[in-house]
Amino acid sequence: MLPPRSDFPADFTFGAATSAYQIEGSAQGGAGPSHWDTFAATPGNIIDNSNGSRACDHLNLWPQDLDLICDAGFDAYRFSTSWARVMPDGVTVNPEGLDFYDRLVDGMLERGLKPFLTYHHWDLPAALADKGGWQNRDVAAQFADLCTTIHDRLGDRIASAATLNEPWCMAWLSHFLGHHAPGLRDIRAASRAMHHVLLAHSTAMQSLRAAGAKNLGIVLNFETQHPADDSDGARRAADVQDAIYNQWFIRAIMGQGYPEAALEGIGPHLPDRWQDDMATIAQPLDWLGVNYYTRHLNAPAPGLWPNARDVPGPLPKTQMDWEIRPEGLSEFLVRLKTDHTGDLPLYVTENGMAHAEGDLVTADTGRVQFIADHLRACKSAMDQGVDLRGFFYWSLLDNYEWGWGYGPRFGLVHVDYDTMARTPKDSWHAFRRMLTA
Ligand code: IFM
Repeated sequence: MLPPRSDFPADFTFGAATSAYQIEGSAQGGAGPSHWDTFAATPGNIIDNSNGSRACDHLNLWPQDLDLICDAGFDAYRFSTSWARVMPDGVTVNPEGLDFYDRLVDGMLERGLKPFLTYHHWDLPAALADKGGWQNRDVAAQFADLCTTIHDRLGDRIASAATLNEPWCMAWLSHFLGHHAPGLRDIRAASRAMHHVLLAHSTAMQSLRAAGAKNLGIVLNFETQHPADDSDGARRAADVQDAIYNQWFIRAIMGQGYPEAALEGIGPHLPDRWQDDMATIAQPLDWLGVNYYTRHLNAPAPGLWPNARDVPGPLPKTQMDWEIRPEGLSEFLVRLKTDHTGDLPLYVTENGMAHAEGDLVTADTGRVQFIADHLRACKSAMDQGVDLRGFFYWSLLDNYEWGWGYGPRFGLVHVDYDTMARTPKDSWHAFRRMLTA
C-alpha cells in the first residue's frame, strides 16, 4: 500500500513522467531522424533491434494518455519536446511539431494537470549529430535557439521547465560506455560532451531568462557508488565513479568546479580553455530535478582510467537487474542539500522500476512496494530538512527503453504494442487510491 497523501504537504506535486522518443512515434508528424533512429538502425545496438518509430503512438493517442494521468489523480505531467520533431534538421522549425506540443499543453490544462516540460531528452537531430553533436561546441547555441523557440510558443502555459534530462547519459553513457546514441567509446569525445552538455544547459538558461522564462531547472541522475569490498582499490573505484556520475554536473552547476577525481581522466581531453566557461555554466537554478533508480558496487580494474568495473550486488533486483535500494534516495536528497544545493527546492523527477509479474498484464504488486518504499525515503529526507517539492513516477506507460528495446516494463499502465491498448496496472490503481482518497 502507498503511504497516505496526508503524509506529504498539501502543495506537494505528484506526477507521472515520460519522454518524447520513448512514446510518441518518431516517424510521424514531420519529425526528422534523430541520432536515436540511426543508432537503432545499426544491428546489435538495441537488444531487440527495435526503434522509436511507432513507440506507444502517443502522437495520436495523447488524449487518452492525459486522461490516464488525470484519472489517477496526479497533479502534473512531466513530458519532453523532441528536438527532431520541432526542428527536423536541427535548425528549421517544423510547424506541425510545435502545433502538437501546443495541443498537448492545452490538453493538460483542460484536465487540471500542470505541465512540467523537459526541453531535451536525447533525440538530437541526426543533422546535428553529423556535425559532431555534443562534441561540437556549436551545439550550445543551437540548443538555446531550440529552447527559446519552444518557450515562445508554450512558455505562457508551462508550470516548470528543465533544460536537459540526465546529462550523464547524454555524455558518458553515450560517448564513453557506448550504450546510448551515438554509441562511441572514446575518452576525447566523452570529455568534450561532458563539458558541452553543461555549456548547452547554461547557454539555454541565459537565453530563457532573457526571454522571461520562469521556474527553470535541470534534471540530473544519481546512482549510489559503493565499493564492492574493503580494499583500497575498491574504495578508489567507487570514488572515481562517484565523481563522474554524482559530482561532475552538480558541482559545475553550483559553481564548485569539476571534481578532481574525475578531472584526472577527463581533464586532458577537455576543450582548450574550458576553465573560461565555468562561470557561465554556474547559472542559478530555481529547482533541481533528481532521478534515482539504483546503486552500483565497484571493484578495481587495473589498466586504464577510471580503473573501475561494476560487479553484481546482493540486493533484490528489477527486471533489468538493477539493485533496489530505497534508502539511497533519501541519502542523495540529504547529500545534495548538505554538499551542493543548500535551500534550493528539489523534485524527484524520476523514480520507478522495470517489472513484470507473470502473464497478467495488470499485476505489479512488486512495483507498488517499490513506490511505497521510495515515497517513504522521500518523506525521510523531508523530515531531515530537505525542501522536496514533488515526486514523479517513471513512467506513465510501458515504453521504449532505449538500448533495451520494448522488453522492460516501467509503466503504471501496460501497453500492448500490437493493438496499442492501454491497461492500468495495480500500481496505477494504488496511486489512484492514494491521490483521490
Ligand atoms: O527510460 C529512462 C529515461 O529515459 C531516463 N531515465 C531512466 C529511465 C529508465 O532507464
